[in-house]
Formats: sequence, C-alpha cells, structure tokens
Amino acid sequence: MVQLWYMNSGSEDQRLEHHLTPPQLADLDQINEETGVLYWKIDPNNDDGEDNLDKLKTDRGYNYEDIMEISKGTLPNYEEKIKSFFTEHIHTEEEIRYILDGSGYFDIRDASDHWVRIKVIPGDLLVLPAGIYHRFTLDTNNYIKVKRFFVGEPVWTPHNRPAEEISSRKEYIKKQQKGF
Ligand code: KMT
Ligand code: NI
Repeated sequence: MVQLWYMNSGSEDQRLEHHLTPPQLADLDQINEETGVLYWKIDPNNDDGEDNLDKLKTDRGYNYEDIMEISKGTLPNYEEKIKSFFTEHIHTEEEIRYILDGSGYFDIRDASDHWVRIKVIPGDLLVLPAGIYHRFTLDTNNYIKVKRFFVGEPVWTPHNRPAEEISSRKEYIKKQQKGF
C-alpha cells in the first residue's frame, strides 16, 4: 500500500520523512476526493501490468512518454533541478509519473493547505492534477527513475507559488469546490 502522511514543518533535510509526532497517516481515498490526485499500482514485471498501463495510456490520452533518472551522475544541472523540484509550484497540465526504480517523495497540498507527503516506489503511478501545488524530493537513497507521460507536446514549466493568476490554478480551485 502506498504510504502518505501529514508533514511536520521542520527545517531538517528535505530527504527525511518529516513525520508529525506522533505520525499521522493520510487516507488515499480522502486525499483523492479533496485534491483530485490519482494513484495506481501497476507491476511492470507482469503482462497484466503492461495491459493495465496500456489501457490507462489510451483512456487518458497519454501519447508522449520519456524516462528521467534523477541522481547526481545522470541528471544535467542536478543541484539546480533538485532545488526547483522542491520549490512549491504548479503546472498548466497534469504531472504524471510512473516509478521504475528507486524512490522519492511527492508532497502535495491538501484542501486545508497542509502538506501531505506521498512516498513513491517502483510500480507506483501518480497523477497530480493541473493546478495543484506540489513539490518533489529524493529520499535518502538519492535515486529515482521515472517514466513521464504527457498528452501532446510536453510542457514541464513550473509556476512557483503564488501562481493564482494561472488559469490551470483557477480551474483547479473551481473543480475542488465542485468536487472532483
Ligand atoms: C516536477 O515537476 O515536480 C517534477 O518533474 C519532479 C520530478 S519527477 C520525479
Ligand atoms: Ni511539478
């Protein structure tokens, strides 16, 4: 089961767990309802997994994909990228990540603007809706390999908070008020 929890706001290393004391786990269904974040577990090592991934790509129109390996030796401008991934931001489109190897944390804002930390490991497929405030960090393993999907020509540009004037943010807030 995917693990997600509410974060403490301590200034220790971003790669640590940052659990509250005592730890307070979050519920995936509730987070889905209040933030629109989607999650699937898809085992890349069996045929069903491949079929499920193909079906998801077709259903959601994901016609672009590439692979990104985040580690000191494999990612150009590593330090700069790591910093920008962990700066709270939104995008104009969904952020879709399928974890192939390694691990890391996606932090997303819940409906009360609290940070929820989602630990991702191989086989996890996470969709962050357009306009949700989020950030990403490696954990202490310092390595993740992900497949990125996109509908059409990819746009990876982050818009750092505050980004209230961006239309994907306005749309996101409307959807959140209506219920996803
Ligand atoms: C983003 O935009 O937040 C990212 O691409 C994070 C890196 S994906 C593991
Ligand atoms: Ni992002």
